Amino acid sequence: MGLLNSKHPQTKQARILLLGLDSAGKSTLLYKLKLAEDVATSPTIGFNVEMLELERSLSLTVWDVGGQEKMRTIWGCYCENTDGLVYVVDSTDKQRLEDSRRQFEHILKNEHIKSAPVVLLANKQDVPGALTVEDITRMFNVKKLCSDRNWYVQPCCAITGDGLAQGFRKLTEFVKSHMKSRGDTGILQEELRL
Ligand SMILES: Nc1nc2c(ncn2[C@@H]2O[C@H](COP(=O)(O)OP(=O)(O)O)[C@@H](O)[C@H]2O)c(=O)[nH]1
Ligand SMILES: [Mg+2]
Repeated sequence: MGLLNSKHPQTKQARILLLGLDSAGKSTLLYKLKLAEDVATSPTIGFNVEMLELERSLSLTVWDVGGQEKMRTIWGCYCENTDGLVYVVDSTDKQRLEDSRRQFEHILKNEHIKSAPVVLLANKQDVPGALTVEDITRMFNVKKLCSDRNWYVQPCCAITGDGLAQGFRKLTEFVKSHMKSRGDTGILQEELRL
């Protein structure tokens, strides 16, 4: 996107889509990350959007779109100009795992996010019996579905925040390289000074 942030002119902005079935833990993790930054939040009807500045050089605008059935049909409308996808899986919801996998496969086909990097968050790892990262990687067929892009599967617990920083660090790394490979015109101001 290449917009400049007024607080830190060297900061680039990336648009991140946060998806997953309802109750996967999307809003919990978004606000866990946001409150760690100690900034007030402003939830919106139908979706939440928050700006996260986890590091100086890249600010993430995270779109948390509802995962209820009627909202899933419009996920595709949010894909335009998306620089990265975070897909949240409830690792304890074995009954809806196939449903979640199908939604994941479907969204990856959207032309606007064709080569955008993906971080899958295997959430609710605090619950005994939760599926592991290995289970989810295999069951979601991630290696095959994401063979054309950077991907990573991160275990996490949105309530305690465990694993969130690692997952978003990986996302940031992927997004930067994705923006560069696209020949994004928003060159970092820091780079210009060198
Ligand atoms: N045990 C556990 N519960 C979680 C975790 N993350 C979210 N939840 C719970 O799951 C429910 C749905 O979370 P929410 O963030 O609203 O899901 P969303 O629909 O994807 O936004 C809430 O009751 C959360 O407290 C987690 O890591 N562990
Ligand atoms: Mg929510």
